[in-house]
Amino acid sequence: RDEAIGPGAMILRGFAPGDALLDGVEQVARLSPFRHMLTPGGRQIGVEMTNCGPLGWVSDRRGYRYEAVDPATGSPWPAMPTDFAALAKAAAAQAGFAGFHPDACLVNRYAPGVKMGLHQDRDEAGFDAPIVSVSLGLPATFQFGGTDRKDPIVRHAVAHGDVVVWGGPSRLAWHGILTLKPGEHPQLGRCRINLTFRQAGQR
Ligand code: MD3
Ligand code: FE
Repeated sequence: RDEAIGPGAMILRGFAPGDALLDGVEQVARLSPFRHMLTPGGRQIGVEMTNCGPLGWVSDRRGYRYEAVDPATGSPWPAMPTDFAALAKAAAAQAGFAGFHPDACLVNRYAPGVKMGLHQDRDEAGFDAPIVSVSLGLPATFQFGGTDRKDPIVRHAVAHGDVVVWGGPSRLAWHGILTLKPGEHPQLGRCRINLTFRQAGQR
């Protein structure tokens, strides 16, 4: 059931115990609430975000970066739940990336009508480690291209409990999420949540 979708990229269907992770999301969001961040250009990002772990991804008029303190609360980001970290490490190992130690978990929340445009993840201190992504709630369509902006884009459906691992030659691939379709998930209601685990800081 593990599906290679590119060099160093693999979908592990149903690898995550989706329902079991929802408590952790709730705990994290209680301490560092979901919020719309601003782009450097001053526009609101449609996806609502929060983070857990030592570092959190932030965007504002000053740019994109990782910070140890949540700018909305002035406190460190909530600890990464131990089952989050264990799952991310196990998924990376299953995809061939042993020794993954995430120091950042970005939590993205999508409402119907919200998308994430094509981009590369380049705000981390290094690109040797893979990125692990866990989909929860409503299904979505993932867009995945190559490292060149003009490489062809392929689409993959991702659902509650699916885990995707991107490393090696795919680490700097262009990717995005198509506009979320309306729907209702039994546990999460009208939303999709994505956990994105990274090694963001200096090793
Ligand atoms: C492929 N989030 O937060 S995660 C992001 O579903 C982001 O919320 C999407 O892209 C989401 O930056 C997709 C999966 C992902 C993350 C990083 C990648 C896919 C990737 C890096 C390279 C290639
Ligand atoms: Fe990304």
